[in-house]
Amino acid sequence: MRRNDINIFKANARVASLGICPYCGLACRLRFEVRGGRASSTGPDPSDPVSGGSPCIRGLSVHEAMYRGRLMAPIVRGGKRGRPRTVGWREALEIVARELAGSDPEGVHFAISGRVTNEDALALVRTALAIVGTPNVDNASARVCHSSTVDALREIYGVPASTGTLDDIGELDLLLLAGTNPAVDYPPMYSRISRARARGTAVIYMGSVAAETSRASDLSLLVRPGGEVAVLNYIAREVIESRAYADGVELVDGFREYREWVMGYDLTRAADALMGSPGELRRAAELVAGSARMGVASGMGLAHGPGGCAALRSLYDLALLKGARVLTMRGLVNVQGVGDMGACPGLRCWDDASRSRAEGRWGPIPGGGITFTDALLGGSPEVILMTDMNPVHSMPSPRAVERALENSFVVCMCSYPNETTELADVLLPTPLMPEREGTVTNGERRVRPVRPAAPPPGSQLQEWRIASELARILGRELGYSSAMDVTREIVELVPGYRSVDPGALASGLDQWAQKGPISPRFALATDPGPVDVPPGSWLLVDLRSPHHFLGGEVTWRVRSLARASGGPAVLMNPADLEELGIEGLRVRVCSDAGCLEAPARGSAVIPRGFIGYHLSNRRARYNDLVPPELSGCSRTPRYKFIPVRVYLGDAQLVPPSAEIGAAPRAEIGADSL
Ligand SMILES: Nc1nc2c(c(=O)[nH]1)N[C@H]1C(S)=C(S)[C@@H](COP(=O)(O)OP(=O)(O)OC[C@H]3O[C@@H](n4cnc5c(=O)[nH]c(N)nc54)[C@H](O)[C@@H]3O)O[C@H]1N2
Ligand SMILES: Nc1nc2c(c(=O)[nH]1)N[C@H]1C(S)=C(S)[C@@H](COP(=O)(O)OP(=O)(O)OC[C@H]3O[C@@H](n4cnc5c(=O)[nH]c(N)nc54)[C@H](O)[C@@H]3O)O[C@H]1N2
Ligand code: SF4
Ligand SMILES: [Mo]
Repeated sequence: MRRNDINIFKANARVASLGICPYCGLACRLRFEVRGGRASSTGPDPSDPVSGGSPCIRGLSVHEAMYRGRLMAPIVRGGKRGRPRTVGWREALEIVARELAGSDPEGVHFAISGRVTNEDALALVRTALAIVGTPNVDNASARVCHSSTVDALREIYGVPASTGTLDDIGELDLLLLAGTNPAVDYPPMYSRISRARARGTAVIYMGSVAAETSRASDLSLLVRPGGEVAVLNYIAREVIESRAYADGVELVDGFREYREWVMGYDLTRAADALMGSPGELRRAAELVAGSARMGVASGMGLAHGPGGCAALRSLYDLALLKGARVLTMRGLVNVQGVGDMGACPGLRCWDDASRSRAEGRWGPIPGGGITFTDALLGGSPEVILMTDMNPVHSMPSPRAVERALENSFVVCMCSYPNETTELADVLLPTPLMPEREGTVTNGERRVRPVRPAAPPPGSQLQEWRIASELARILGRELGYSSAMDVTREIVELVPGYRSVDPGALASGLDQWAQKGPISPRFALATDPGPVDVPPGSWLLVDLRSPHHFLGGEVTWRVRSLARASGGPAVLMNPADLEELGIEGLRVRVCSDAGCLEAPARGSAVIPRGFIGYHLSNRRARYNDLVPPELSGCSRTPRYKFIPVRVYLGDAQLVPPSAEIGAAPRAEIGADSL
């Protein structure tokens, strides 16, 4: 691979420079044209091994959002929703340091999102644990996203990351995609899948929504939400009975118990968990049994669904049984890296030896601590320091989140104002990823150098600098004078990063953090079974838009993306819509937690009896309908498949089909996007 271009920002000079996309966990490298110190266009980088020179439309339009409505200087407010006052960095940081010094450390919470570099994350983790003395530090983006996936991978493969790489896709004879929709969520990965399929790789799509990816599948298994364990364990049973498992797997820890567990799943039990026919399930089991080079990937359908941790264990157990590669990508650009850096309560996600090494260097590390979801939905945080995120939009029960923020001293290190920063006491402006320096670790665990493609437009500072300054005001030194100083500490301390060569990173080369499996073992789980749907109810599920990223604060600023997306709509299977005669009419959708209203429209991805709604709709929010419940294992909200009632005026509309999920199959056309 080539060296990164050297970035020189001279007034009026026109240079091409490389930067990392700020959005998803593939972390594609993009080529920016920079004029007068500003990115004026974004293009592909043909030498990028991740995007293969074909990043997606969101990445290719990011320059448009970089200068719209950015937070340019620190802001403080006198009291909640008080008048904002622009101040210098020194004053802002002194206010924050004073608040930290005067608080009980147990009441202080650091929430780090996947939008910062590894260096930013490590400096914040260290500041929380060793300077402020609080165990409450969390990878807040993973907590509402792939935490349960990472836990399952750590438990089964000994490493909290996917075992495979994107390049492996071309080598597979079978790919099982469970609850993930790479056609919309990871387009460069989807291109690889499509190319592999053209060369003969079979693709099984397993999900509860006939998402766009099912178009590129040889077999689509539509599963009742929560029915994943039954389906996956039936497949595993067939593999074991036909002795079609990987060599030596009988010797892996927990194999006997696992075999006993899956033997409880026959075709009748598994077929009850399906919306499709048992014949399809038998065919899926045959394909898995016959595969010699299998890959699996999972997504939010599992992590956010009722199957949750149990479904993920079942999936990765099956992968272990088959010796399959795990190809699960990650949501935000550096959510893998932030987790690797130890952003978890009390550094519990590190092994004992690594924790003691960190203590030796940093000083005592407090144990205990709670997750950020617990803090916002049930705790009473005194002080919250968060990097870029918008929990008022992205967490369940926005009202409960607002209450927690109103009762805490909130510091947001962020790039744009949003609903959450409205409730911040101090706002510290930070750069976007293409303006940062350091490293990120993508969903393959590929460690990528990050160089500023363009300078930040105002007085933005990265979090490793903010953390260093805060420590200094609090009378301590982190001792970092450059991002590279932090990179060196990462290589010394972070589990799995010893193989990373800082010199190679400095010359623009990607590196790899350790990948599993290391001491693999099978893990059992309690099967939750398919969800019960109360009579007359529909099941509500959220969808991601190909034009928007999450809540869309950034992508709605890009004209082409905003133009391409329609207004909010309550999406139903076209047959339900037709039988009820409500096409285009405004309907009200209510859960026990709240209601939203929008016109009803047809979408072939939605099975009968389900309601779909896009997460990026900002006026009527999906999360108003999500109850503030967290999964017992990963403390992740259960965002998907919420029983809801639908009303037209005062009249309640019940699903016309007797059975939820009946006849879900329809041709997926352009309307499905
Ligand atoms: N365009 C775009 N790309 C994105 C994002 C974005 O907002 N927009 N967000 C990024 C982020 S943060 C993330 S985490 C990833 C998410 O990307 P994915 O992990 O692919 O998750 P989702 O798009 O939420 O898709 C989940 C799919 O799972 C299926 N499904 C839903 N519920 C269930 C269930 O209960 N069981 C099963 N078996 N399947 C189910 C449905 O088919 C649904 O389409 O995408 C990233 N990429
Ligand atoms: N109902 C429902 N809720 C969900 C999900 C779901 O599928 N359904 N998905 C969950 C998942 S998987 C995730 S990861 C979370 C995400 O949760 P959040 O991270 O809270 O969600 P966003 O809406 O992306 O947050 C937007 C904030 O990030 C800032 N931002 C955006 N891009 C950048 C950038 O490049 N750099 C910096 N520094 N800041 C940036 C914006 O200014 C804005 O302030 O949402 C979760 N919430
Ligand atoms: S959003 Fe993801 S797939 Fe698209 S360009 Fe950015 S990193 Fe690549
Ligand atoms: Mo995510």
